[in-house]
Amino acid sequence: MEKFRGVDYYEIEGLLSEDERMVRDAVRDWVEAEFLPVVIEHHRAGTFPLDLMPKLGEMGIFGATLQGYGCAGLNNVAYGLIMQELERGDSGLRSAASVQSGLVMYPIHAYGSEAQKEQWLPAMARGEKIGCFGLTEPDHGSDPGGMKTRAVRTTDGYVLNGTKLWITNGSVADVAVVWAKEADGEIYGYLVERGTPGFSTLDIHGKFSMRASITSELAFQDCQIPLENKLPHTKGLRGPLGCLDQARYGIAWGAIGAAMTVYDWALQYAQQRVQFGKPIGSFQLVQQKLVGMITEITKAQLLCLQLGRLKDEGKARPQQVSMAKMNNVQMALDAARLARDILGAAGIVDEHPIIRHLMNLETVNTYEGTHDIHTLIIGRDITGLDAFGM
Ligand code: TGC
Ligand code: FAD
Repeated sequence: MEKFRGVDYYEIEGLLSEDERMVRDAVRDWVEAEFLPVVIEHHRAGTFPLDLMPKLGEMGIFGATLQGYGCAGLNNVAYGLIMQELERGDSGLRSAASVQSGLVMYPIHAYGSEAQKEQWLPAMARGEKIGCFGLTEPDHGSDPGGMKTRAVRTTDGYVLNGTKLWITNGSVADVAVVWAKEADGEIYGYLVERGTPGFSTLDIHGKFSMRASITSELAFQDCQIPLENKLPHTKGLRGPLGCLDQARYGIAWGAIGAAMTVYDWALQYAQQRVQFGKPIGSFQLVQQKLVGMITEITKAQLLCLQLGRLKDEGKARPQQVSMAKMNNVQMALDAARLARDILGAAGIVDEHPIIRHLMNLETVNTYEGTHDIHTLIIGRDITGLDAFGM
């Protein structure tokens, strides 16, 4: 196939500032030059190219919207475009950046002490230190409020006991942001450093999705952490959910990137592949699929752009973020399935990126709140009636 040709049916380019376009183009070029040449080998091996983290740091990708501490202080649209370009490469690449930025640097920046910020943010911005976010447990995924992990206060700190499951970058992280309940029944956040006695990790193998991403279990067995490792400015489920708002926003943009890649690839294939003496792109049924894809991509682009502008004005509501995450991931999954179909048998091999994106998007549909959980979040918002309560 030729180089990616971009997808912009509604001249959305004109709605972006020059700075936003420059940031996007720099990341796009980097992904094409440095990441795409290695992604197939990592996907096959089930590994993540950790050596790229400092390079991502050099480009200012980590904590890109945060102010100070070596962070780039970009606006939310520029950040979204970064996520779009990373996920055009692979959802695992976007995941690494989402977790580092939205789920680890953000809570340290928003809820941390000055000492915690100084210790972690500059090194994480440079990609020298890696973080992970431990919320999900074996028995509590969609319902994190029921978590079993406990933090018990001692004279000089806290003792953690419990298990976190499905944690991106768990085994390679220098620091884990871990959510646990104390005796008052409230949820608090703690920074647990790699190597702390009583803290161990185990990688999850056998994944057919997000293969170029590390996913781990975190186990805490009488794990003692010092007092100063508790995040001082968060209490209750709203703390971790506030982090999820950041990461879900990035996913909504990232899904557009995956969809743009599979669409452009399928379009080029349909223009070249000949059956019955004509390019398959000349058949009405194939055109219908391609038209459906680009229409939905265009709607998703407009949804994200407006969400980003609202976020920059401080007006984006979590329920609006839910709508973008829910819609755009479903859109990308549908686009990947259609693109896979258009390639026929060729669609099942990793020489073409489509099956990799399709499998990845099955995870993206589930993590950061499943499609159905986001449906119920929006349902609660518009009806005023709560589907989750007892
Ligand atoms: P609920 O009563 O609704 O809320 C409890 C408190 O939280 C506040 N709140 C929020 N705050 C900020 N942002 C949001 N989005 C918020 N949603 C709710 C709420 O106001 C309340 O505050 P307060 O002060 O009144 O107590 O809680 P609930 O127990 O009914 O649960 C609601 C529900 C189901 C929506 C929530 O639990 C949920 O979102 N579940 C989905 C779990 C999830 O998304 N997990 C993701 C784990 S991390 C991950 O997947 C990383 S993937 C990483 C990668 O990219 O690789
Ligand atoms: P469940 O909650 O058991 O849901 C199973 C099914 O039941 C879903 O279809 C769901 O929609 C449905 N369901 C549940 N409740 C309701 C309801 N009230 N109404 C209707 N349907 C409902 N977590 C982290 O904390 N940190 C990470 O870094 C992280 N990374 C991940 C990486 C990968 C590759 C994956 C796959 C997951 C990751 N997760 C992470 C976990 C992810 O957030 C959870 O998988 C997700 O929140 C869903 O939880 P669950 O898998 O336990 O499914």
